[in-house]
Amino acid sequence: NAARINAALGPVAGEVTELLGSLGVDPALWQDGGRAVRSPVTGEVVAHVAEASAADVGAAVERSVAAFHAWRTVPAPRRGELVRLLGEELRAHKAALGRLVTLEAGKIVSEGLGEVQEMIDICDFAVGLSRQLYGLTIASERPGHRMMETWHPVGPVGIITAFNFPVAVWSWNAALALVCGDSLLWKPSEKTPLTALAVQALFERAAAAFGDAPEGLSQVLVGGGEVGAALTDDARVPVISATGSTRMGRIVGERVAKRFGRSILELGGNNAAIVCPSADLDLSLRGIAFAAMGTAGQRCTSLRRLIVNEGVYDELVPRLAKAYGSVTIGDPRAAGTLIGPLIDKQAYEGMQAALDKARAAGATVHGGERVAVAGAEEAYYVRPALVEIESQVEVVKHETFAPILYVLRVGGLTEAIALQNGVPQGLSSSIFTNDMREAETFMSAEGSDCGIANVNIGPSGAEIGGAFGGEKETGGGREAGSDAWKAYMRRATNTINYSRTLPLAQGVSFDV
Ligand code: UN1
Repeated sequence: NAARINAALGPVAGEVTELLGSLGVDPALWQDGGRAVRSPVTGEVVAHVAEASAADVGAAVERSVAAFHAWRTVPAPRRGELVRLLGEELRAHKAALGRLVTLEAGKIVSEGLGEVQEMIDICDFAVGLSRQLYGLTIASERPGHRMMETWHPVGPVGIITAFNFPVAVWSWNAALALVCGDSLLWKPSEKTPLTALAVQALFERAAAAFGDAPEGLSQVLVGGGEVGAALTDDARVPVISATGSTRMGRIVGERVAKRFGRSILELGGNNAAIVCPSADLDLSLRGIAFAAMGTAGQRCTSLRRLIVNEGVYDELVPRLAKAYGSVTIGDPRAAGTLIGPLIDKQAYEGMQAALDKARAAGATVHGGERVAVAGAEEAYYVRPALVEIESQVEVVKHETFAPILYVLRVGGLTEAIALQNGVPQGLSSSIFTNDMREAETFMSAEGSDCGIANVNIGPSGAEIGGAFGGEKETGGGREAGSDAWKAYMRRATNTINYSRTLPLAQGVSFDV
């Protein structure tokens, strides 16, 4: 369907150079370094970033500890002022940073901008939070005593992020950690270091406007596995927040646990949507289309499994197949494009391998093939795949980071929930229904086992106000809203005796 393919408009390197300049990124950081950065839009090399060594990580941690010691004594509402200024920088540079996200991660324009909006939102949230880091006052069993808890800054926070949300995920962690009084060490994905350098430049502007932020309060460490390993093994970094694959999280989680550090893990998802007989099918179709095809299936919250009641299967699935066949694929910069590129060749090969496995299991595959886009021969554009499959075979239980939607036919809600929960991951989930009993059952203790359970919206596109994360192999971490801030602080329980005697708890007597 050639008419639906948006041709690439030309090379992107020049525009990347221009954007990095306008965002104030020092050319020394990205012009002659050792690591080539490719844009998924055309596949061309757009920059050569300088990489940190393991020794550089050690020195950065030392600076971060010193910055933490100064920052922890700054009153939290004043710390909030720095985050407010960061939000202002992001507002002022939203267009440029959003565009850079498009060029470096391949997101369509509105999603690149949406990602920066998500950063602005969490900054606003964190500014409010900077006056609300509340601890409890607790009734003491002893006369003349009072108990309370105090939340203190914890130390440098290591933030490891993935290519698919190259800037927003940092901001969920960074905005909270900053108001909590922590310093930051960011290891961005090696696939998307440029957006990280741009955000760091904006942070530095905010810090300059703030005036007396300690040097080294936020640092970026560009590099591969050795940089990540040096950061995760460093006992001076009490919290490591890592977003990415379950494979990566298992390594990070174990290394951090070994030194009794705290990890916040946001790993693979295998998100499902259940469509019930009472569902509004027009609304369901739109929700499914965005969640499954949007961001070319490269969100950790992307819809990967559609569990359809047999009563509506034959009405819904052909309509969905039609939507899959008519969606516009191509240059993410072009108006009208809904599906941009996969991040790289490896992602494409992973997608094809999964489709082959599904075919071998007897599935019917609609789409999934590579799409040629003029001027982008080294890029990987694909038609999203809709895969009708009889049962939840092994490949369906695996997260393939590409636009593949497995469709399963079920009888009743109990069976649907069992299938939805029958995978190792537990990030996000949703149900389309107009039946209150079904919706409430889905959200109840015997319903979805995921960190996110939605009704009449797809599993992706969460707002920052809620806690974000999931269970099982998703890692259990929570980021962004609600009380996720507590993971970036240490809790002290205080017991204060304002009497003249010393009664002991539990009625113990000890008279000397
Ligand atoms: C991710 O893919 O790592 O809920 C994060 C969403 C976005 C965040 C996704 N707000 O889809």
